[in-house]
Amino acid sequence: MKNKKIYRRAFKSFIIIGMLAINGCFAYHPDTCEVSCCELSTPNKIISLDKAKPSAIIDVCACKSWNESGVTVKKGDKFIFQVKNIIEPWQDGVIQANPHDGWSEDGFLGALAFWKKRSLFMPWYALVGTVGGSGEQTFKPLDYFSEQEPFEVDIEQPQELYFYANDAFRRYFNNQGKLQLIITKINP
Ligand SMILES: [Ca+2]
Repeated sequence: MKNKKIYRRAFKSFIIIGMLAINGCFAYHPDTCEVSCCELSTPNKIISLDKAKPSAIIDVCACKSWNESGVTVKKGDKFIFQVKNIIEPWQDGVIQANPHDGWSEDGFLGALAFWKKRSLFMPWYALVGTVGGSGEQTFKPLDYFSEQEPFEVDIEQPQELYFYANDAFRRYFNNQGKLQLIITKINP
């Protein structure tokens, strides 16, 4: 009986400490690029992709919660995506990551706090794309690299493509990582 009480108390303490750790680790902080070579206020140029110029190369920074691509798309457009170059290693605080799979280890805190991720069904810190800023059509761009299986836009209104590292909002300040992404329209 006594043991049961001790176990119950220990379990409660464990949960409380866990929740405090999660809240501490995921406390809000203003968006900055304080540990990155990127700057918050450098958008990509407006680019029009067509038959003459089907591809564009844009910069994507992990410390920006929205990377405007400058590319406007419409329903039925098809695209593939490739990383041309990683200019700065893709890293979330002290956690190593890569743009395709996100965190190399989706640790205990990451699993417990999965509901804080912007895109719940994608790995922490993976590169995510969206058509427009509403999250209506969210996708994993680096899964679409083959012309046989391209990403297809399914939103009626023309919208811009955006990209971000899949983090919690207001946790972008400690993000490092800059890459060049090639966007190719395959139905110019
Ligand atoms: Ca972060």
